Amino acid sequence: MDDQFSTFVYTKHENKLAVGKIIDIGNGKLTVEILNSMCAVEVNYNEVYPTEADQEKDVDDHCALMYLNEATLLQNCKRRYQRKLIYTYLAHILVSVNPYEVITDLYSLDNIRKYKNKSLGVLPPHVFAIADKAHRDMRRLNCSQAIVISGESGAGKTESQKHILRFYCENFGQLVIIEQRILEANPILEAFGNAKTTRNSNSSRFGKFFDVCGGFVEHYLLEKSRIISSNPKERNYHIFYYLLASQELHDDLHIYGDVQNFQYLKSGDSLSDEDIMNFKKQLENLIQALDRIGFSSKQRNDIFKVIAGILHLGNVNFEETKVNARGCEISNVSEQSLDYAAELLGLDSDELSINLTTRIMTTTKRGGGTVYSICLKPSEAENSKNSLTKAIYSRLFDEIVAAINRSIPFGDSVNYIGILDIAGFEYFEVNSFEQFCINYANEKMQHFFNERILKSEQQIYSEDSLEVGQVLYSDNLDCIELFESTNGLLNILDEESRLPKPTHNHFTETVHARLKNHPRLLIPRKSARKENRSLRDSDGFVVRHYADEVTYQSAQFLGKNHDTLHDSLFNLMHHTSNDLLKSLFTSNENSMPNKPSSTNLFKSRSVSHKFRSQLDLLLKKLRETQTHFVRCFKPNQDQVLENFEEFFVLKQLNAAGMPSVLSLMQAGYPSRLVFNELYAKYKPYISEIKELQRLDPRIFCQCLFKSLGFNDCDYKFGLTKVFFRAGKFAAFDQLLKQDQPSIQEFVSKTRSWLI
Ligand code: AD9
Ligand code: MG
Repeated sequence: MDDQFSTFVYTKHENKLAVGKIIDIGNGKLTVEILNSMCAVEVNYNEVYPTEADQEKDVDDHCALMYLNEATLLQNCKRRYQRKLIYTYLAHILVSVNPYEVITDLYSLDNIRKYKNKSLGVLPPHVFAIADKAHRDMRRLNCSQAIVISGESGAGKTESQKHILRFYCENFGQLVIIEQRILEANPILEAFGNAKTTRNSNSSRFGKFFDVCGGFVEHYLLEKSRIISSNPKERNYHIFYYLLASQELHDDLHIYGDVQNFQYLKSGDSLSDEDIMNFKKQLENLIQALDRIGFSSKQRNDIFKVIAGILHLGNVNFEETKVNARGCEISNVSEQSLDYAAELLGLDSDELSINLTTRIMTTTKRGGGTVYSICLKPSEAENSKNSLTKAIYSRLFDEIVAAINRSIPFGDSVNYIGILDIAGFEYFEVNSFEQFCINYANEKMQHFFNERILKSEQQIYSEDSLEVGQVLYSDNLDCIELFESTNGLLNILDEESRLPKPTHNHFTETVHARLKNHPRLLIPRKSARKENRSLRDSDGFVVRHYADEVTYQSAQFLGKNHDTLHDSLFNLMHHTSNDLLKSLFTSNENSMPNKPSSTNLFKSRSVSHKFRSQLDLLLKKLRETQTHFVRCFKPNQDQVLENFEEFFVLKQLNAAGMPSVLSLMQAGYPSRLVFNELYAKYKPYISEIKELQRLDPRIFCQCLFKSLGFNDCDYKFGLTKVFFRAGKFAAFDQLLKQDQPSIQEFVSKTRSWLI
């Protein structure tokens, strides 16, 4: 079929995807003549993607194209992006490319109203159409809905989430209060949970799930390491800079000067005058939002004091003590910082100093142990201090989210619409525990995505009694098992923590020994080690994820997985006069009092364990919903407009698992039409033709298809719909859109064919 087209292919040529024509098929190689150039290239079979010849065509629904593969999807999106059409459908999945500019009227109130109550496909692809479909489906099917937004950092997930919320807020009266509150929660969540990174100057450093009708925000895995240091050109959480930019608060919070005065900020990017102006404005917005959400000015001040206290605590340094060979003391230069931190955190300076430099231990003994204090080395004290600031900040973040939830009226709807914005698959030169968790989550989400798309497709076929063979797709269940099985990575990590002397080398060696035969695990390649000379085998491991291979450096895994506070510091937090801070430490997930300290540390739930439970709950919830997917992509790495870097986007399409969806669609029947609707369209023209009138709609449509000369292989009739193979609907749609005389012509053709 379509031989005249299928010889055209996309292939890589001069660092671009070029269209060519296959001119020779050799042994294992193809020769492709690149169009509009005099050259021919030899390529492997898996380096070409079939395409149609028309290089100007773009379609709203990618399934209207004849060939569905990564290259045609990429080119379709590229052409549309250049025409400022940032959204494209792939059947019911919305693909979105970040325009990095405000596209006039795209999100206007007019457009918000226009998309209300319209079936998908009636208007051009849009995130509003997905929001509306979710809302309509919730009512029609009486079933909860989820909109899962994914993509790499900076791809536009959070912006999409905000557009969806606005759509609901403006369109649906009864939900207004809840969504209004959720919209108001955004500046608060962004102040405390977003930061500037090299990939996105407003990057969310946590995942979130908004339950729109129930009025609830769930959050996942806030990046704690950012609190104590950030990479050059990146920053700590926005809130620190808001306070630094505002002169009014300086005296109360003892914050003066610029980022250089603060250890937790100085490794990051400095502030320009424009930044300071922006942060001042954002602080005003934050104060208003806190006010509306119901924080009193006392609570707000307590929050600001805690944030400033963290900054000053960061400036506290330790040096070896002269009197005790092992211990340490606060350095002279940081005594002022200690006093400020103590004042703002509502603590006694001496008590804070003692608890930062020593640690209470209890020996294990039947009938009660002996309590004694051990002095910490400067590096140990530094670690304890950092654990304390991270614990304070992350608990404060939890409390702020909890307060937001308390402020949102509880929805009484049985069903809900959940919007999920979770960090996409990622890898850097050095990948640590954060990437390990994020990519594990993405494996689970990818599995869910495949399951849903595959399942929903096959469900549609079976509901219509259509016999379509099993469609194969790449399954990543083995990778999830690599993480989750009894002998998997997560358990090995927790087991290591329970050893008397855990080390990352021993952890890595155990991973290698137990999982060396697992198809998803590799020992770091020599090339990876060359890039990073300090990386030895025992420093890490490679996971073959669905999207790509990632080398994890295990050096900080143990510490980050058990980010615990020792009991002395935990107990100290109960002595604070800052009510807010005290409330953050009432429950101790960190360790269990009254148990020997040496075991306390490891009886607690590890970060990965907690994350895994959260993910399981999330997926359980998602499985109970009908799910809609929005896949966001970044056009380039420089965050600029009008630059579409093909291979950069192609990599993201792969990371989003699009190839399996595309092969699923290519093998199935991705476009469909309810034939009662088709019949209704023709009815006026057949009222006077007896032979046609007596036909039932299904038979009439079958006759119509025959008379139009459609090839039997291109479509299938189900019970209620006619299903088209990829690319076959467009031609039919074109005929339908034609004017009345041609419709009449088809009717008479159908008639003559019948006779
Ligand atoms: V991260 O994983 O939280 O680091 P996101 O959430 O995927 O990331 P975000 O929504 O924050 O990315 O978008 C990044 C920036 O792209 C925004 O600050 C906007 O400047 C820009 N953007 C994103 N979507 C749109 C859009 N639809 N129209 C215009 C956009 N600009
Ligand atoms: Mg975001």
